[in-house]
Amino acid sequence: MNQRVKSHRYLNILLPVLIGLFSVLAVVVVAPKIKSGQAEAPEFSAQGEKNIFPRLASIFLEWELTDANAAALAKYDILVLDMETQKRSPDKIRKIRAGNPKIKIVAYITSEEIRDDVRSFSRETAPMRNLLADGIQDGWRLKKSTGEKASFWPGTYMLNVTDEVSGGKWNEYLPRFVDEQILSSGLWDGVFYDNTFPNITFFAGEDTDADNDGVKDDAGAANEAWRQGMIKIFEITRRLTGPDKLILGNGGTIYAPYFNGRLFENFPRGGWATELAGYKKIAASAQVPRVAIINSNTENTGKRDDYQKMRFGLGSALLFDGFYSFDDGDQRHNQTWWYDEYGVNLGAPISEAKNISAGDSEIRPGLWRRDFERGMALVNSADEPKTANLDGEYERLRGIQDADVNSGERNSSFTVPPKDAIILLRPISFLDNVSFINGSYVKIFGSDGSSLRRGFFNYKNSYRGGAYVGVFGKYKAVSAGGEIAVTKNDDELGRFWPYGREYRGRISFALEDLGNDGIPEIVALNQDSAPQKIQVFRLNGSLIKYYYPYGQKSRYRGGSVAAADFEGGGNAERPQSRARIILGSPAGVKPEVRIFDSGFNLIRAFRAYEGGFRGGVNVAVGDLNGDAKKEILTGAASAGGPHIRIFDFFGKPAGEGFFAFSPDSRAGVAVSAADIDGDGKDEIIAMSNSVFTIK
Ligand SMILES: [Ca+2]
Ligand SMILES: [Ca+2]
Ligand SMILES: [Ca+2]
Ligand SMILES: [Ca+2]
Repeated sequence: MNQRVKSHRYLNILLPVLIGLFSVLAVVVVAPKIKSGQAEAPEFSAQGEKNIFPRLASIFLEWELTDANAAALAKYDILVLDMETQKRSPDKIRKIRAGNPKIKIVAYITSEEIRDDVRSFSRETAPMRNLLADGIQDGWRLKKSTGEKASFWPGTYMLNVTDEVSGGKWNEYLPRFVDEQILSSGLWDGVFYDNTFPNITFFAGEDTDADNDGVKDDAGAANEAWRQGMIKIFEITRRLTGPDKLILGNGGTIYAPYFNGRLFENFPRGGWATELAGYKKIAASAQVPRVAIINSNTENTGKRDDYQKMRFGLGSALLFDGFYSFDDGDQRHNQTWWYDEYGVNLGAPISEAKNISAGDSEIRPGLWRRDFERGMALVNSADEPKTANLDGEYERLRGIQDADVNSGERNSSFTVPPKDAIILLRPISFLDNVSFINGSYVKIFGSDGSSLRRGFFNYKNSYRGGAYVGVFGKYKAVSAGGEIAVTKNDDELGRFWPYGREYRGRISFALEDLGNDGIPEIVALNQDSAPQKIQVFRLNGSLIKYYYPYGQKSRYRGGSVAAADFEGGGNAERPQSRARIILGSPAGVKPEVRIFDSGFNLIRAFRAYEGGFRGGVNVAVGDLNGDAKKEILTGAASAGGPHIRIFDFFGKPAGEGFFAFSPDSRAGVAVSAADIDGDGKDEIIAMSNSVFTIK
């Protein structure tokens, strides 16, 4: 039987009154005995590049994981998973890591309590909790002066983290358990201790008897003893597990010197400015690598489409260098909700956060701004709308979830409602280092056909209008008027006339290393004359081989070529390249894609559009899903709507595709692919030359 147990809500409630204690408590913290030392600790980011924001966290406390969970959870930068998953779903943890080798996964365990009913779960259902309970001694239970059990959360009893216990100590047993039973499994990057309160009386009530003398404790002494016990848990954990494991807590900004960071659950329930100040402190002064996590949530209402609340938390998290999580709430942390904003790559921060209403950086409500390499976050924590007048034009995201906010609007002035935030992107005005047609109108799409950015004309005045530009690393080639010019690092290597000086039409070409020397060859196709002839050249224009795909007497024109190693070779891992040549059919024949090896042996052919279509097929290649293997993109070349489709190497389509421009247009669409936003996956670049039919 696979009894699936809902994770019990353990994460604490951060109540506003706690905040007042911080300033008092901060002074009693003694200097750390264990220093982190590594000031240059690496940043981690799920998106495959150093220091990409927003950085995302998920707290997912199911005891068992499904394949679907694993796939969804691999998208985050840091995960908090229940410790039971170590026994119940170790394969899923490995699967998450396979999907995202940079992810950090920490094991959830409570620091100061255990369920009353722990023994009612079998060892199959709750293996880790049972194992933990095996070593817990009765003398560790926290009691009131009446002898009754102290409890913070219904259905649990509290354990005494102070030294005033008999028969060994919980504050030594727990870190040893974490080291020997959890982190030794090799599945985890660290531990997440829940309920790392900076005091005890607030959570257990004024009547505690932490020193076990049968008398109600002095609150100040009890709290001090409690903090020292918590610090001991962190210090012993560090000593046992070494400098590289993450030690995280839920609560307790005062413990910044002793752990890598903490969660700010239910943000901003404790007051935006107060909580943000704590978040800033953790993000700047905890042990490295620092992990400050803001968790905003629906307050257990399940309203996952409360986009404003989601954005307000996300924008606040972006003001300093931490992570963000948005989920249902403290009673059920087990969502993998995804938002338009999560897919944005803002790059690294390039400024400190500024309160632009006040003109300073003091943390208090106002309109806040922080700049990143690719855009900015605007956060309005005030009670009235605020308008930012920017020093240039910025663009809203193009999203599907909150169409008014993520509308793609370009402007230099944006009004942010109270308790809301927006992410803005720097407009793209020119795409360089991608293959494109000079002067074409360009739109950028995700692999699902979602339009990611506003369209623009891609034009560089050093090229002729209509010139086709292709890139391969530092090599670039430009075809215009029948001539191809080749450069390396912008130094000209040569120019030649592949189809003779009399041919002044368009040449489709691909730059790809068909051998294994790292230097690309040029695969060219005459688009405006017949018969069609694919030719392979060295960069200096010397001909290697040629092929007439439709015979020497064919009258067809159009079509296009691409080239790629579909198996992901031609790199350090697998130097042997096996590049293929891809041909999109010309106008007048059935709309197919043919794939040849570099000797023009046909490997396969498949139909790209419905059988009656005769407008020709444009082709390109790109790795749209980031698995290091290229997909094939097709665009209807003419006489049909600008229909783009995606196929794998075997000709299997990914869905029906989409229209890049107005479906009524008959001008066709040229395609290209490149990683525009730096997330390791190529975007689809759709190019139209027909400016009159753009919607
Ligand atoms: Ca006492
Ligand atoms: Ca070569
Ligand atoms: Ca791919
Ligand atoms: Ca990308």
